[in-house]
Amino acid sequence: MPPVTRGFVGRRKRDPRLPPGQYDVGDQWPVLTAEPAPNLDTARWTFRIDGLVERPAEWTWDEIRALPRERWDGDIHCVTTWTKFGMTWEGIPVDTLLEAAGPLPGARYVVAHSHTGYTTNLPLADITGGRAWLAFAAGTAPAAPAPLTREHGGPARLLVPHLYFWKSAKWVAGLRLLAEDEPGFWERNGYHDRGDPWAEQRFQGD
Ligand SMILES: Nc1nc2c(c(=O)[nH]1)N[C@H]1C(S)=C(S)[C@@H](COP(=O)(O)O)O[C@H]1N2
Ligand SMILES: [Mo]
Repeated sequence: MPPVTRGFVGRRKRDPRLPPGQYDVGDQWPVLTAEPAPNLDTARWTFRIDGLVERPAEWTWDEIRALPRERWDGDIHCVTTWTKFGMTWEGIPVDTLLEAAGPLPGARYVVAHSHTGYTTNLPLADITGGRAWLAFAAGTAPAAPAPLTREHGGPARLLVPHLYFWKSAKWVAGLRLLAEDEPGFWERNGYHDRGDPWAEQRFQGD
């Protein structure tokens, strides 16, 4: 018998929006959280950018909410293999926030940290150029974005949708700019330092 070519026989046509090894989760939006969801009071909430910057910057909730917002529509991809199509998000471009702090020339990496202590590392280039937001509302199109629930990272989380979703830190408290890459929570446990779903960068070495 001739060998069966996997991916050629008995397969339905794959949705081109689906990165390799991912499936369409449909209408659900799974909650993936390593720590208990905190109850953050916006009256005392802050967001900070520090490390290799000209001037460390910190915003209160009211200051953040006064900045110009952007809408982003698209798909999110979790490393546990679910992909959610057709989301709609609202937030402040990370570019706007970085501009206020002034990254120094040596800054090449960033650690995003949450009010809970969760951390994740990213190349600085991946959160610039209109590809990352400090997000505070989300929904499934055609519904308009609604304020993020606590379980999904409200009042505000990072949104970096072109990378696996563990990089999108929920309850984000700030960004620290660094010269060298510094693994965060999942990355110390074997996950990839960059995490591009289209290159299937799930684990260290992928
Ligand atoms: N603070 C914090 N942020 C986090 C996580 C977490 O455990 N803690 N999980 C990450 C992972 S693995 C994923 S897939 C997404 C899940 O976001 P969701 O629960 O809103 O779907 O959040 C990411 N951000
Ligand atoms: Mo995830």
